[in-house]
Amino acid sequence: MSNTAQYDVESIRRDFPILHTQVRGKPLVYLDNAASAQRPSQVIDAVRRLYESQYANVHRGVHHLSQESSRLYEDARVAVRGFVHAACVHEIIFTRGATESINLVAQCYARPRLQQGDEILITHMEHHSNIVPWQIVCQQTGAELRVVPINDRGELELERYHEMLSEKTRLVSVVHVSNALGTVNPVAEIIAAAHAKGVPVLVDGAQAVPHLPVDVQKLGCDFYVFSGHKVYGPTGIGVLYGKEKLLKEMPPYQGGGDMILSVTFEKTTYNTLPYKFEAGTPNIAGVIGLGAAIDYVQKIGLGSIAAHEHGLLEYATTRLRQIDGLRIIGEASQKAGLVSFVLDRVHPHDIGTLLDAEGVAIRTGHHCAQPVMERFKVPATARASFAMYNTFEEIDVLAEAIVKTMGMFS
Ligand code: C6P
Repeated sequence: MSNTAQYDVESIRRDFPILHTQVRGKPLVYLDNAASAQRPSQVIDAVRRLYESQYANVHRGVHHLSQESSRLYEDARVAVRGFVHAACVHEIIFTRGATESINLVAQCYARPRLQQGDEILITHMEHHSNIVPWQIVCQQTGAELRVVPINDRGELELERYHEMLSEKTRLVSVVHVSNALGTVNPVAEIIAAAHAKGVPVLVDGAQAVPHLPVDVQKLGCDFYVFSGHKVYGPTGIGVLYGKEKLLKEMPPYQGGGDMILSVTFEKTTYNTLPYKFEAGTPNIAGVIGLGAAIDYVQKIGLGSIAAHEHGLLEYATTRLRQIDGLRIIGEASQKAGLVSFVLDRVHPHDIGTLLDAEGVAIRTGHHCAQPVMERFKVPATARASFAMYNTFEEIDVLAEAIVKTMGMFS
């Protein structure tokens, strides 16, 4: 059982209506949080309240509702600033998600700077969102994408990283927590080494912010990205944190309303940060819902959440290791949030389907990290991923459902 005695998981669970539903006649055991977490009533209520009594377009009206929406929208930016400890609010740009944030940096930071012979360094454990935008920008500029290898435990080969970091490197882009392996990368060390060579670093924090406290100033990263829907907020909303100096130097990502100060047919003057990067009517409900999600997470405390989830991860690892024929993919010494595994003789998709029949939701497939599958010579894995509301009893249900599945294939 949990060794975090004060952590009241049952009280947290009461805030998440969907956790009390049944799937196929069984109580839902939701272990697909790395794909998308569920939302507490506080987030659902904030969005409902907005549409029922506070909604209008933002930054465009002198009337009461527009002022009210704008205030709530900017309050959410303040909440995000505090959440990642950015130096100022205008370093927080709202995007559609981690994917769009990385594409923005690839096109607006990297593309104007890269030329033939330059290199971008990523790792073998990246999500496709942190591979493909760099491939596109390399095709556009003639730069080369280089990949730091990982070892059999799913850890970054740090010695190789230090060797590959060279005078040709223009940017390092690295995942904080791997979505396919659960590995927590030593991003502070990675950033320090890059900065010693004058190389900026983007950190993909999509799987980190729900599980670990993040301080972008302490880390010193130049860019940090994440998505709202993995941190108990709405879908279609995400964040790009960037250092003010770099964001100021970058051209806008898209043109349109709100990102300008003045427009004539001859010349447009762009708006200041952060609006320069937020063209068009934004995802107002998404931003306000994300603000509510962050308030909720902050109230419980990421330290307590991390401790609870660490207990779940250790318990799940122990239980799953006891199952004959089960192999865990990703045994890094530092892990967060999830366990990926394969079973002898059972394809991961069959595991997913049979677990679903027991009410257990996990993700199966390549997890948008095909190079990781290729590295471990598996077509796919089954992945159980945890959130602040999961319980030790749910891990027991997972383990028993896996044993039952194995029995059906023996
Ligand atoms: N990973 C998963 O099941 P978006 O789609 O923009 O919200 O997040 C993209 C992304 C970027 N980086 C990492 C490390 C991620 O895990 C993800 C999304 C989900 O693992 C959906 S593929």
